[in-house]
Amino acid sequence: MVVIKVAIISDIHGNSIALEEVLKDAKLNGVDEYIFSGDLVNDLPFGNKTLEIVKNTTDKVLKGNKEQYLIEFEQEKYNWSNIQFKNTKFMYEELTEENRAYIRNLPHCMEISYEGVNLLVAHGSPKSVEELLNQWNTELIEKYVNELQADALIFGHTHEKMWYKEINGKLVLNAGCTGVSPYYIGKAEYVILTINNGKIENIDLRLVDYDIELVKQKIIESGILNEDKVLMNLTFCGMNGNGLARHNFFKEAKMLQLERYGKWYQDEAKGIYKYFKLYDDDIWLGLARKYDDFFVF
Ligand SMILES: [Mn+2]
Repeated sequence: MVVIKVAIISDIHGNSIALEEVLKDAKLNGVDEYIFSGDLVNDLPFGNKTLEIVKNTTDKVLKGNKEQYLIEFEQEKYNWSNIQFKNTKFMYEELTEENRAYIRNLPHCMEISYEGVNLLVAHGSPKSVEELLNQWNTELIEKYVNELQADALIFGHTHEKMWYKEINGKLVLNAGCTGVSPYYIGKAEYVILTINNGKIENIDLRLVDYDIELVKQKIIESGILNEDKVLMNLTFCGMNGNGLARHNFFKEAKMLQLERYGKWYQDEAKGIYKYFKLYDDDIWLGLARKYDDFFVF
């Protein structure tokens, strides 16, 4: 029987520098097969570079909510005029036409078999790219495990530290976050599964160093700061140990919106705006001034 090593790489978010280090590590560890479980691009402005690497690695690639946002942007279904969306606009415009078509056509869920072991891989959940399967949400996770035909349910999206557990003889695995993990500075998460003799024999949760200063330098060179500084800064806060500042920024923004309108628009929002929290430009920019001490750009 053949031993197969499968790398699960989730939530790159355009961090091609972290991805390159992950692929080096995977190669050193004898990985045979690769699966990318969504949020390949969008957050760091290296979308084309990231997709070039992904496409050259495998065709086992899923769409995440971050790809979905770019597709929605393209379809112009919604009003994207707020300053907060300048970042998304840049991410979209950076992509080549070929790469736009590529992300449009990605599936959101995929069943993959290796030597009789069946893996159901999704970005958020088997139902949607947006649904969060947080570790604490055992009720929801068990619902999917009870419906599961495959031997394992694999996903990312929550940006929790990588975790796994066995429920009713099935493996449930969150592959963590490669590109913008809030728990580490300059470290990328990914997982290697070893499949041997029709069984998952080993689960290796890996942490790989990458050069965060190089990421910062490349962000400056990309030109995105001419379009958007606020969201780029907030993203970087999530990567350099200032995740709490990022969290508080959004908490305050929501509070200010609530004060102004007496309700939170998301209670009534439809479609993608259920997920996109809308902030008025003056609130967005006002908070950016307040949080300037945490911003590096
Ligand atoms: Mn996601």
